[in-house]
Amino acid sequence: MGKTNSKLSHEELRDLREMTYFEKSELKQWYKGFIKDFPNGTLGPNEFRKIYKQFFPFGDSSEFADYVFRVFDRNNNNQIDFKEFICALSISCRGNLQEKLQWTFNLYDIDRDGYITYEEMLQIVEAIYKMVGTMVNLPEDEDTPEKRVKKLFNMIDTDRDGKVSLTEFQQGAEKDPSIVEALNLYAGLV
Ligand SMILES: [Ca+2]
Ligand SMILES: [Ca+2]
Ligand SMILES: [Ca+2]
Repeated sequence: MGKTNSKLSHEELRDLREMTYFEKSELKQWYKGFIKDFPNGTLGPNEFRKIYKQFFPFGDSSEFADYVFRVFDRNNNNQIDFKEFICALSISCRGNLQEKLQWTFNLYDIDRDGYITYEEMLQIVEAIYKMVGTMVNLPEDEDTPEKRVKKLFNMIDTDRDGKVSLTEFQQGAEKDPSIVEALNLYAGLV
């Protein structure tokens, strides 16, 4: 432990090629940059918040950054390593619609029970409003997080059981791609 290799091994490269849509040369390039920025090989919640802060200097992006961090941090050890980083990046840059939907779904399903509740959606949307609220003009029927979430929830929760399943989420996206775009806003930033 402790020492971070400055290069990826053949095995690591091979695994990452299988897990992502990146070519070998791209993986090497990303790794170089990652190790330069994070010499100990991992990225913690504070560094992650700083990245979001650069993009949203006027709002409070820390809460939203923490939610996105949780999706990157697949093994839940409170650190993002290169593998977790590059897998998330692969989805946001080159993933297909299904992968992007699953990723966004994971962001909203905070307790990871397989459903997005109204409360969960509200928490994420509130975090987004804190981050960008003062920068954008919102239509009257979406000018509070509650209004926006009610509207989105009504569209997506088609069986009206008060929670959104992955299937409903996917169907919602098929019917109206803007729903998922609206939900995905700012999540694929990093
Ligand atoms: Ca991790
Ligand atoms: Ca949930
Ligand atoms: Ca439902």
